[in-house]
Amino acid sequence: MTAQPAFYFNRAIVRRPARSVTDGLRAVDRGAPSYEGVAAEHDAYVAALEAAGVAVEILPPLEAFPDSVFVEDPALVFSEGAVLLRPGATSRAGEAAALAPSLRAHFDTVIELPGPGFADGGDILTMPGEVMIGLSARTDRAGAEALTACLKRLGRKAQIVETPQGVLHFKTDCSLLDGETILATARLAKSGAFERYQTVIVPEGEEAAANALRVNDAVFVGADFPRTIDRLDSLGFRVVPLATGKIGKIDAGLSCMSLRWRSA
Ligand code: CIR
Repeated sequence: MTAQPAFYFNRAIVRRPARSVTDGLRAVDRGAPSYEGVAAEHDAYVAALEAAGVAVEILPPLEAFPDSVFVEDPALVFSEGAVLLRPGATSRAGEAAALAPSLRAHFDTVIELPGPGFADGGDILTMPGEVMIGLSARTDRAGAEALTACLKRLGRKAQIVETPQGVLHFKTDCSLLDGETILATARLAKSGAFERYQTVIVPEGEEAAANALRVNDAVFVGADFPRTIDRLDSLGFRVVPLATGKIGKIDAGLSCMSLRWRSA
């Protein structure tokens, strides 16, 4: 198991949003985001990754897959290799195959998650000493167990945990802040999954801020969450606020738009 900090990244893969992103999946319809609005948020996100010291490969849009801008879900990447996942939403099933060529170009080891289960990258939180796999509507027990076996091949230990009812992905409600600290919603922290870690709880009413993203010395946080930003700032984190109002309409946050790893 690597002791390398889980937030030191020098490489990332992103995919430009397709015009069909306006049809992206959502649990509650609060109106479709405009394509231009999503594209602007995506551009700013890529610029923030680059400013944080990450070399970003930008893949072309895939019109057939409205949610394909959220590359985090069909794959999982580490310095030591990648796993092609089996997304739990039918409309996203083909996204893993579309990512495969890029992953094979970057990694010597690319493991395909065996069926019949499902697992989405949004349910996976990589900590320095373990990988937490959240069960959700997108990641079932069979998928989580198959993924545990794949992770073992990569020398990584997994722990299967629960995602609160009604929450899309495990990481919808949490993110890593540093090697021992997790930003989480109160409802997820209550589940006991983080007993071995310190937690920073997002203020009530800012639950969507929990999907932040630590990248090197920066923490990307949704710009619409001033109380979370103040809290992290006062704890000494270097906060980079980024707009998420448009992708938020299709249930996405800041981890979803990239696959990140440290390459030697
Ligand atoms: C979906 O429902 O699959 C997309 N509309 C949002 C995916 C967000 N991804 C993530 O949290 N990792």
